[in-house]
Amino acid sequence: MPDAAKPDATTQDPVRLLDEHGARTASDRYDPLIADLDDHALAGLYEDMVLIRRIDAEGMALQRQGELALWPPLLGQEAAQIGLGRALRSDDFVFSSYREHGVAYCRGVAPVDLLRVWRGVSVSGWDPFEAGMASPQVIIGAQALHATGYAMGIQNDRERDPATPDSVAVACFGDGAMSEGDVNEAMVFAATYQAPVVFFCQNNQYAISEPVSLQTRVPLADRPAGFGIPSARVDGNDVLAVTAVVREALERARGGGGPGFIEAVTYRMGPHTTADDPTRYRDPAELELWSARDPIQRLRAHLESRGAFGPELEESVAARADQVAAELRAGCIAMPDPDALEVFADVYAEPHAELDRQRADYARYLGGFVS
Ligand SMILES: Cc1ncc(C[n+]2csc(CCOP(=O)(O)OP(=O)(O)O)c2C)c(N)n1
Ligand SMILES: [Mg+2]
Repeated sequence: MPDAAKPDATTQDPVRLLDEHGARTASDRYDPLIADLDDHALAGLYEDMVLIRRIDAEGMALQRQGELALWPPLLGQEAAQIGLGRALRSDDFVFSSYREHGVAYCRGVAPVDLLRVWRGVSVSGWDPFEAGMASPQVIIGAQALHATGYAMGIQNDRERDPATPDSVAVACFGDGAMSEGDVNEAMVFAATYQAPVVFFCQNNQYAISEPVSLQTRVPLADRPAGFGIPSARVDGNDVLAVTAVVREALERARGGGGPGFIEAVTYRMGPHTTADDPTRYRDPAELELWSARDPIQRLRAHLESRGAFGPELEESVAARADQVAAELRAGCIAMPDPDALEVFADVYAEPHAELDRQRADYARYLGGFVS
């Protein structure tokens, strides 16, 4: 039997620029990539992580209070998501799973829009073209194909018109998705066409109750080499290291160097979703181990060591978090219920006789209720 109790089995040698106490490690390769991150920029990353953690906590609470049908928490994965999200350009395009609230937040999605799908009032919380981010994908791994297709489209557009921006497509998925055909097929196409796509795998150690040791016998970042895709393994709880490796992969893809793969080694501190109870399959000692690697505490300690963290920053970020939380709750509760027949809209681009028949049947059924 594989040793399912070893979430740490594949965490050797990730790129790390901040140790667990926030001390900076020098790196000839990665330091130049984050040389612009001054105190102000670091404080911005700290605020992003605190805000998205608070938004996530509110999502959990709203679900527990019956205001959302479901919520997939990102707790613990803030550095991975903010590091990625803030490294992107507005003309890049993200294809994510259901957990990337932090990336969506960086793409400019309003916090309340993150909740719409989970409240069941919309099929998409935001306009993908405005955000440069598709509606979250629940079919595990499918978005890797979407991202690769989009990247091949960028290539075609650039061939036809060299003035087309050198945008990059990004696919976000989890450790479990690495076992899906879609992700592996996407890597075949991305590599052979040298498409400008970055595969960003958050290894949060679990696919619901399945530990990563049941997905792989080698570090996930070792697999892309077999497809001819350069990869990096990064400490996903270190926002500086994530920023550096993402920037490196983006630059390579923009310059025609083809796809890249990043394994961000992190930990899902909460349940898989609000419908899951991790105490049934996880050792509490794991949580303790990963709590010591908290991504927000780590950046805070680093800011403190630079003399760039004081009560003013702490209070202003806390006040902003309170404000965002209050707006989020009010906005969630005020969302109007959609017309039930709207579920038939936008299924096909063209009119469809079978769908029309179903809509009419459903309208008749609804009409049978006394209002
Ligand atoms: C194709 C497919 N198979 C199974 C599921 C059920 N399912 C939902 S989430 C999940 C685990 C995914 O784990 P991972 O890729 O590690 O992402 P994480 O949830 O940890 O972020 C599974 C199996 C699904 N949604 N789609
Ligand atoms: Mg996972």
